[in-house]
Amino acid sequence: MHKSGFVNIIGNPNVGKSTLMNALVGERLSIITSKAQTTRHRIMGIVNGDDFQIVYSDTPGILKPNYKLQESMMKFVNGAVKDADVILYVTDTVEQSNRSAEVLDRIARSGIPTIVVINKIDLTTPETREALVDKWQERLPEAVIAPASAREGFNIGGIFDMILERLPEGEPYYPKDTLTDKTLRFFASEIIREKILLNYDKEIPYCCEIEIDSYKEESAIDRISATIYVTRDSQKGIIIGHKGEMLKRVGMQARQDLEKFLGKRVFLQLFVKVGGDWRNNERQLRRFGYEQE
Ligand SMILES: Nc1nc2c(ncn2[C@@H]2O[C@H](COP(=O)(O)OP(=O)(O)OP(=O)(O)O)[C@@H](O)[C@H]2O)c(=O)[nH]1
Ligand SMILES: [Mg+2]
Repeated sequence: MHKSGFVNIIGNPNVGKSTLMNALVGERLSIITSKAQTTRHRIMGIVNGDDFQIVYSDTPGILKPNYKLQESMMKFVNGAVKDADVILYVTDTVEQSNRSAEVLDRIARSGIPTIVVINKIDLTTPETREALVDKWQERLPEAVIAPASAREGFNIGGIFDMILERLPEGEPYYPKDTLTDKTLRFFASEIIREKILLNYDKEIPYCCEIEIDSYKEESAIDRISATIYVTRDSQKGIIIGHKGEMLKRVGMQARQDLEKFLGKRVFLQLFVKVGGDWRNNERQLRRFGYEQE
């Protein structure tokens, strides 16, 4: 008997959805930062075994859209509620469950087998943990509740077993050596964006988008040229920094991570351009890969 299906990871911003997917897949596919809205896309991570294939999807955190980019992010979330075989609803020990009441109601109505992962359990006491399990069991009576720590690797094996138990029978959707649906270009742009999230504050990370202008694979080195788009001219100066030092730092950190990710040397060139209100421009959003499903 072969089991196969889509396991979609859904939840509020910053609860650790991407950390959880990476832990379940065993690869650093999704970028992780302490800032909300780190993930903007639906990112697949596939785990293959002799008699199973689990297709995980990491999604952006649930939010009320203020501009077209965020509308597109929420479409990824809404799509993931619909096409799941198993839903991993991720919460953490501090969030308020009423923030995503509407999505939770939809999950409850869908009848899709759901596992509520109470993440960041390393930050809490056994008593609080018990109370949270009870609260979530009451909120989603059909769901199974799994306390975990994605960062510390606590209960990842337990969640895997719960998923396998709920996965439908079926043939694999993808060839058995597939790890993800995303390209090297995508991962390169995400690693650069992660360094922007880490190095700048306030609105800067949210006004940036990365486009890979060229990606040349040579036997000993990958040569990558990328443009960072911002919305206004003043943001361009902040990204570049005094004597170009900030951009240099972002470039160096991104290159080091890319070399680790690819297992080979990388030459990375970064440019900064003003892209206007790209977050509300459908043509530009499509170009940046926010294709609707
Ligand atoms: N203490 C603790 N922190 C965690 C755990 N899992 C994730 N984090 C931290 O929580 C923050 C957010 O993690 P992400 O995985 O980026 O969260 P996300 O839900 O994907 O966030 P968005 O993509 O922005 O919606 C990061 O700083 C992580 O290191 C955990 O089990 N324990
Ligand atoms: Mg994320």
